[in-house]
Amino acid sequence: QAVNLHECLDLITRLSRHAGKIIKSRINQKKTIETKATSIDFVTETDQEVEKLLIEGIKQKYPNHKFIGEESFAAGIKEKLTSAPTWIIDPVDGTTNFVHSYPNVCISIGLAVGGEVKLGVIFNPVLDMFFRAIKGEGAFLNDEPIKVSGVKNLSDALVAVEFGSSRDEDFRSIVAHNINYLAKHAHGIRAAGSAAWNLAQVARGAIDLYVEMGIHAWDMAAGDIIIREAGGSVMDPAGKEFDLMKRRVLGSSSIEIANEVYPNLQQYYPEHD
Ligand code: LIP
Repeated sequence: QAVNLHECLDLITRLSRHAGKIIKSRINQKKTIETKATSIDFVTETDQEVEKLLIEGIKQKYPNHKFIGEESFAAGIKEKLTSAPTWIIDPVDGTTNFVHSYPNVCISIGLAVGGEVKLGVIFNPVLDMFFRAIKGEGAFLNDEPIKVSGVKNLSDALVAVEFGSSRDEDFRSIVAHNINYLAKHAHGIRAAGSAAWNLAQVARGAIDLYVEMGIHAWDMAAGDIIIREAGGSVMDPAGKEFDLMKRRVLGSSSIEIANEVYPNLQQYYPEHD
């Protein structure tokens, strides 16, 4: 099944700009929230509405494509990643930010073909920052090419982390250990509340390393290709090859900084997507 990635990008740009208007118009309003996997894993009606809008819009043009969507997954629709063209969608990455009107939320959309992500879009509609990449064609922010910083040492790095959405004691202790290690050596630590945002910041050179374990394919799919196309590295946080379905990511400005950091991390292995 031949896929025209440029046509796909045009479609998804249009749909995410439309969805972005909805998110932006609601971020300062009161939301009705429900919880999903944990007591601090939230979903709002906007997450569900935006995912529906994106999936229906794509299906109209590509009725045979498959979907792995955060909210469809939560509703029990569990697609495996196959070689078929598959859209991997997080309608609102940073739902907790959205709930609290903290202005850092992203729509994150990746398109995998042959099991590999070939196209990615991350759009922060509040800050109007639109990141995109197609395999082999570089990465862009609002149509300007972007590159990773190239920083090679943790001692020169600004690092992004997240505290995750699990209250589990073992998980919290691993996160605390890793953040403590990174904070001890880096220039500084940031936790912006959205994996897609963190990956996009690595791609544009504002963050030098980001590591998180326990997130999902839809948080990482677009960021993976955008970082690689910006010249950066994406690996598993234990130093192995990145696997989109294993819920773990270490994105960085260079392979050197990734190799310095990963042996010092405590590892957490969640159930696969
Ligand atoms: C969030 C991720 C974040 C992680 C949160 C949550 P959501 O995604 O972007 O990195 O720490 O636990 O998974 O749920 O807002 O789409």
